[in-house]
Amino acid sequence: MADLILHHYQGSLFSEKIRAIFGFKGLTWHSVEIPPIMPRPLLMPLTGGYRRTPVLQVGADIFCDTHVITEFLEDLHPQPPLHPDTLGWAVRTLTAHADGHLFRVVVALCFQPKAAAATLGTLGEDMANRFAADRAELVKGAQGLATLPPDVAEVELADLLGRFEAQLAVTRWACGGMPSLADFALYHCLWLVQNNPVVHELLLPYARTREWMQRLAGFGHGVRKEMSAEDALAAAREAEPMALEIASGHLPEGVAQGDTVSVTPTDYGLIPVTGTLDYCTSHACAVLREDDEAGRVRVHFPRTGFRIDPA
Ligand SMILES: N[C@@H](CCC(=O)N[C@@H](CS)C(=O)NCC(=O)O)C(=O)O
Repeated sequence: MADLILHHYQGSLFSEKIRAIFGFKGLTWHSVEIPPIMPRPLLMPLTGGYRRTPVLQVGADIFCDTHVITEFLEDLHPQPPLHPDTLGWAVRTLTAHADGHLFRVVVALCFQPKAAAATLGTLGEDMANRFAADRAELVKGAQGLATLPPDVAEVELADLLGRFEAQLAVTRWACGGMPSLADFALYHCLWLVQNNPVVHELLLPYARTREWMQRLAGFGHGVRKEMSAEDALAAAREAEPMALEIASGHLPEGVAQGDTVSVTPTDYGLIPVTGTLDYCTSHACAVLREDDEAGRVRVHFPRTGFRIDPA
């Protein structure tokens, strides 16, 4: 199996979810630091246009979105498990809620004007302006990131944390006695709040939650080795997509395996990726693409949150 290569940047909360999972599973990985805003000329040849962060590369296989990244890591390194026995459904449902709703709550809090200034201020005025323009482009035409008013977001965070604090009085982790993917999904959202000097005080009343965050941070990030974007591109070019045996099913109406299709997020970052449909199940799909710089690559996506259309 080729090495794990994560394309990410430090401040990206979804990247922190994957970095923490690398730590939990004790994995060694290559880190390619990407710019926090577009353009990303050395990443686009790999993804075919998908612009969200992070992206996992394994040779010529490219995994877009943390939901396919975590499923792939779990298949490859099942121990320790992200979905402890008997809790698979509960863990996945809670993870989807955290990555969807709680993500929107923390974005509303951390990017409200007074808090955004604190975060973006460290970037310098020019970069802060470019960041704002980039994120306006990211959510153009999008339904999924309609911002909550910060006061509403604050109430929702307190509601969630009050209940979570009560849960942590009786279990060590979100879903019982073992850590699970749900812990990492809740954690990366709260990590964004914790790192923001203006809103981090919202976590102060919740001592058990803060201890739980320390336990998660204690897993570390695994063994991280720096890699250049050029070397990552070369690794794709020199590899072939891995051998996979996945039976397709649940294809969209009018689409067959082998067709040229586009796969597009349905929430934000609505950029289609076009290729030949390689497999499609009810959970995930992938397209094969030929790229001048990356060679032949297979790009994987979750089904939820993405649409497949004939191209
Ligand atoms: N559903 C996606 C969400 C990823 C996401 O929204 N990532 C943020 C960064 S934390 C992003 O892409 N921001 C815009 C960018 O980096 O271009 C996932 O699970 O990977």
